[in-house]
Amino acid sequence: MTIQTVATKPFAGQRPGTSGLRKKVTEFQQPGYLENFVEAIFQTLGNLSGRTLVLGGDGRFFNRNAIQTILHMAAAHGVARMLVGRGGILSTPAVSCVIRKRAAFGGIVLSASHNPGGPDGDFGIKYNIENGGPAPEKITEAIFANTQAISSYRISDAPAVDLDDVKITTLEAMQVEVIDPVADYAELMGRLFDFDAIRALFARGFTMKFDGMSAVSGPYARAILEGMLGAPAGTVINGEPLEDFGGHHPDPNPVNAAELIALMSAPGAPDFGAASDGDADRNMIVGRSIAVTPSDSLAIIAANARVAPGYAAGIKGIARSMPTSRAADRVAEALGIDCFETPTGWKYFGNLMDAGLVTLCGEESYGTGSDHVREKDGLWAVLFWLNMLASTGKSVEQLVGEHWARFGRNYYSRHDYEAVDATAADAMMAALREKLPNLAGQALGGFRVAQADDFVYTDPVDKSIASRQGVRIIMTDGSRIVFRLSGTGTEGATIRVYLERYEADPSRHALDTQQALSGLVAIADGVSELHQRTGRQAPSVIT
Ligand code: G16
Repeated sequence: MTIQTVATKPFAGQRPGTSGLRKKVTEFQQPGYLENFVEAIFQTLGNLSGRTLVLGGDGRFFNRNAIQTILHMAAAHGVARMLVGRGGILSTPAVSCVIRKRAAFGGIVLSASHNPGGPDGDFGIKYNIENGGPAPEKITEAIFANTQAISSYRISDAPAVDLDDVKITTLEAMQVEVIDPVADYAELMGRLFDFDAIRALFARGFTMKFDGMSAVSGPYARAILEGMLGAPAGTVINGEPLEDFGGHHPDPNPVNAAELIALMSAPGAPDFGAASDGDADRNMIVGRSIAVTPSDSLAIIAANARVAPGYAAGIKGIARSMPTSRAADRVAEALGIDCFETPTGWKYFGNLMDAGLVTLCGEESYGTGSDHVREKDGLWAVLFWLNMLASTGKSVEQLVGEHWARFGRNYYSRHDYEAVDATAADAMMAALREKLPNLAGQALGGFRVAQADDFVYTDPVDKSIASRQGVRIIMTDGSRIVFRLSGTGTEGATIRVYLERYEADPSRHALDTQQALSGLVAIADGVSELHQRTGRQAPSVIT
């Protein structure tokens, strides 16, 4: 067995987006494509002797091939030890957990998250640093620069490593330790939440459905909910990870998890419903006939955090991405703690958590998490809700209704226009940016613009600046319209329009969300000329 040096040429466009490099599987299958990116990672990391790295993915099509390639390249770059999930499986939050628990140097996560899988679907790769979180921009930019300068990569020609049993083997001089993908993570959850109270809840006949969406959360949910917490068998549906996610779009929102939503509105619905995405970092929380918005979920968790043992001492602060509703800001104010507003991308929360400024983080895109790891964490959010339900004896509907009565309701929705012509989308954003200076003070459809800008973030810890993070139009009553282009789409451009309206009056808390936001929708259309510019008459997805 020898280490080979293989000549190669750069591929254009290997710049990592919001969450690493995400492309079609067919693109990743080009000879040298994955290898170039992995070589660029290793070149960026420098000397790896004595270092341990964690490796795993969400099990989608191409996962196993990619794991073998990365192991063989790691061995060629002098990595001392690789910790790999059995079968190449590790959820994104589990990678973060293992990096932290075992004090690894970093890890490689293979996933395209909520994007569809299979031979015609998407694949992705990202590097996480030693705090367990996604690499900050200075590292991802260095990786990108290396992909553009590459002329060769190094790889071992040793046979494939058996990954299907928990055991330690060697590859060249590197140790490969195959680990149980669930154990470290389940142990951490047991320390954060009141498992006795949740066990007692299920023992009293409480019913739940968890939709694994045929992706990686299934094994974790089965082990914890059905195994450790005594939920009846069958609580976890679509719990077997499949390479193509059963043809489903594993993005937990009311549109893609329609089966669960229907179940929760039918006669005899379970008490609680939840779903997670491809790599198990997103979550959706559903009560009987109510889907909780991620923005509300963050706020409700923050307001009730002390019920969970891991948060009994209270929370230090909250962070939310800019487009996420301001429901959490009101809770932070009541608690007398800070609420930070960051650009979209979980990586922006890392510094705040490392500096001890925040405990809870959340995003409108069905991501919620805390400083227990440095990724968002789907099952963690579900267990937090179970802990709240068990400790308060209230239903999801009650918890949400009482929260709105106390803090007011932030009506919220996101309208996505997917696979739009990228040139048209860029032109729309450019035109919007030009209009911004003239918008402040203008009266628009019953609202008055208080502020209109392109969000710029200065990291409070390292003072790095991220600009052009989303066009926002903020009204004098606090209502907002935000426009940004997705950094995770793999086809053309995806335009996201985020709409938010605050309503303090409890007698107006039961309106239909889209109706409550219709005035803002009309303003958004008018200001952006979205329909004329893209030729789209309606959003592809409304959440
Ligand atoms: C990633 C990021 C999130 C972000 C989401 C959507 O999530 O980690 O922080 O909110 O993408 O980003 P965009 O609006 O740019 O598509 P995931 O679950 O895809 O890794």
